[in-house]
Amino acid sequence: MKLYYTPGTCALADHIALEWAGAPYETQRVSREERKSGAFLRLNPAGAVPVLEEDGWVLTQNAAILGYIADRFPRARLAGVSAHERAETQRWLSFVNSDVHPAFHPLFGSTAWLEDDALIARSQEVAKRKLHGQFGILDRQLAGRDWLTGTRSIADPYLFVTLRWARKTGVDLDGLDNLARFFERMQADTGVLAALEAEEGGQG
Ligand SMILES: N[C@@H](CCC(=O)N[C@@H](CS)C(=O)NCC(=O)O)C(=O)O
Repeated sequence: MKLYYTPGTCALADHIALEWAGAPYETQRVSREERKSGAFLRLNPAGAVPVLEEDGWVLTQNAAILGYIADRFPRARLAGVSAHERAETQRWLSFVNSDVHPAFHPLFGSTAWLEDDALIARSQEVAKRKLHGQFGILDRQLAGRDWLTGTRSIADPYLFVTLRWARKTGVDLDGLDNLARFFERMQADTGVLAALEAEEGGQG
């Protein structure tokens, strides 16, 4: 199993999930430029990471990859067991992948086409406000819980990735103490440390 990743991206979630799953895997680092190359575009025409390759089969889309890792290594119980637990995992994974992740786009340059510094800054302020609200929902979900669903799942490393982005881009996380404690726990986790060390020399 091979994970294609770019450091600092949402592929870190898959990297952590592979560590938690105890999976035998290798990684292939892909630069921003390489993502636009013919070789990579043949793997993923969307030019995005993560990509997972296993025995010549190529899987894209983060939620699908995380779900596959959980199903492929069921003993790690990363997606819940009962129908109820699996639905809760999907609920929180979807919220982070489909709602929170895209809300960062203006902070990563998606509104540069406006070619107006004031408008771009405004779009980024709006994004930060939206993200503050979304992280509030996640903070409340973590009240009395160590993990989003109550037990460790594939949703947690994705949340960790978005929290790293939030801290780097200056999203207001003041008062979201459950998220702060979650972030600290993740930063001290052996699997998280191993993935970070492999990707970027251990920087949290
Ligand atoms: N919907 C895709 C989005 C993946 C995505 O946005 N990946 C980013 C890194 S976090 C990327 O590679 N972006 C480069 C690009 O889209 O050109 C998924 O969930 O896998």
